[in-house]
Amino acid sequence: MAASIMILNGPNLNFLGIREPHIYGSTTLAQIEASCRAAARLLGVSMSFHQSNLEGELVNLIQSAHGTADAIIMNPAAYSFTSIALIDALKIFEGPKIEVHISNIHARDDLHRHSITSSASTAVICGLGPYGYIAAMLAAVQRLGRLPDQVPAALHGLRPGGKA
Ligand code: CA2
Repeated sequence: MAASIMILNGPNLNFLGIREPHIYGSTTLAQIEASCRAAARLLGVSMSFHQSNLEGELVNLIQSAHGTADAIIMNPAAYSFTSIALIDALKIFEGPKIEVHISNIHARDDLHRHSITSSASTAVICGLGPYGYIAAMLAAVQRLGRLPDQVPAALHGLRPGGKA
């Protein structure tokens, strides 16, 4: 059966591409969802995509992943820095949990630097912009044993710039 990935987005991410493009870029959340859906098709996985401004709703979604999703990818946004409830919910989920931040939170001010939810995550990807979601999908599928651990032989001859 196809693996299933749940992608969660926290508060205010529905304003991506609309406000503060100098920090978060000009890509909208709808465009990120569309590229995740395209990646899911290529990877042969199913996927659900959610955004909520409510902490409890995100907790409910994580709980609903039990038995319905194999991996969780989450950008908890501001809840990264405050939410024990999300940490507890993530700890209950047994599959791979990958935290994504569009910006490089380590290069930001004190308020945006210390993600506490990352302690309950398998891995954290930050600073890659919207591509972080695609990198997280690849990593989740690899973690689920559906991509090889090694770089595929077909890529061994790749050279920077794309010429083999
Ligand atoms: O870089 C990220 O993905 C963040 O998770 C985004 C959060 C921020 O609190 C984290 O430090 C890093 C903020 C999301 C708010 O989204 C906005 C989108 C457009 C305009 C304003 C806020």
